[in-house]
Amino acid sequence: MPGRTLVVIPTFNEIESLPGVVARLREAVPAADVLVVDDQSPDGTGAWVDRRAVEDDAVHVMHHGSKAGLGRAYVDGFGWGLDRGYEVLCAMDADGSHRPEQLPFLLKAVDDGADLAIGSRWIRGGEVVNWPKSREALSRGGNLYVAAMMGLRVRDATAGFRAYRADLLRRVDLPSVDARGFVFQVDMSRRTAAAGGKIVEVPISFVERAAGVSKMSSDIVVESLIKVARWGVRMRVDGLRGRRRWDGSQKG
Ligand SMILES: Nc1nc2c(ncn2[C@@H]2O[C@H](COP(=O)(O)OP(=O)(O)OP(=O)(O)O)[C@@H](O)[C@H]2O)c(=O)[nH]1
Ligand SMILES: [Mg+2]
Repeated sequence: MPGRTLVVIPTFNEIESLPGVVARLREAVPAADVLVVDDQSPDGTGAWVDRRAVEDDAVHVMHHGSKAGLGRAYVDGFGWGLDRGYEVLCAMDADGSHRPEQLPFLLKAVDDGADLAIGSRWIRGGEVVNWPKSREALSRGGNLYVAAMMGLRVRDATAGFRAYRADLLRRVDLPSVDARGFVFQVDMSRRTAAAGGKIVEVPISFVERAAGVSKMSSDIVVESLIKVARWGVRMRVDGLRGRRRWDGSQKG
C-alpha cells in the first residue's frame, strides 16, 4: 500500500448496501481505515455505522446535521483524514457500484506515482454491469460535455471511485469547493489538473446498485451543466489573458 490509507464513503439511506460494502472492503484492504459520512439517513444507516465503529477500530463515522450533498460529505471527510495524517484518501460509493476488491488497483496506481487514480468505466478494459442504456448515455454524454467544455484529458471525469495522494488534496484548496452534487467529481478532476497533479485512469467494472434508491436528480444534472460551462469559459478567459493555468482555488 502507498501509505496510511482512509476510504471515505458518503451515505444517504444505504442500509441495504453499506454493511456488505464495509465487510468486503475490510476483507479486500484490511490495512485501510474507513470513514462513513452520513447525512442523518432516515433509514438508520448512521446508527448502523455507530455500532460498527464500536466493534472495529478501523471504522469511523461522521454525522452531518442534515442532507448536505455528496461534495460536502467528501470535503468534510477528506478534511478529517488530512487532519489525522492519512497519506492516501479514497472515495467510494456505498451502493456496491464500486467493487472494494478493485480498490487495490487504484492504490497500486498511486504507489506507481499517480496523484489521483480514477476507477474508469470509459477506458479500454472498463465496463458497466446492468446499467440501463439511459444511465450509460447520461454518463457518456456528460463526459463528452466535460471534455468539450473544459478540455480535460480524462475519459471518466465524473467517476466516483478514486484514490488521492494527501499532498495533492492539500494543494487544491478543499474548503473553497462549493460543488455540492455529483459535479464535485468534475471539480476535483479540474483542480487536480490545474495543480499539476498526475491523473491515471484504471479500468474498473462498475455495477448498477442492487438495492436502495438513486440520489441522482434533475437538480444535480442542471448544477453540473451550469458549473462545467462556467469553468470552461473561465479557463478560456484566463488563457486569453495569458495565464498558463486557471486558478483551481477560485470559488464557483
Ligand atoms: N452523505 C451524503 N451522501 C450522499 C448524498 N447523496 C448521495 N450520497 C451517497 O453518494 C453515493 C453515490 O450516490 P448514488 O445515489 O449511488 O448515485 P449514483 O451512483 O450516481 O446513482 P445510482 O447508483 O444510479 O443510484 C452513495 O453512497 C450515496 O449514498 C448526500 O447528500 N449526502
Ligand atoms: Mg450509485
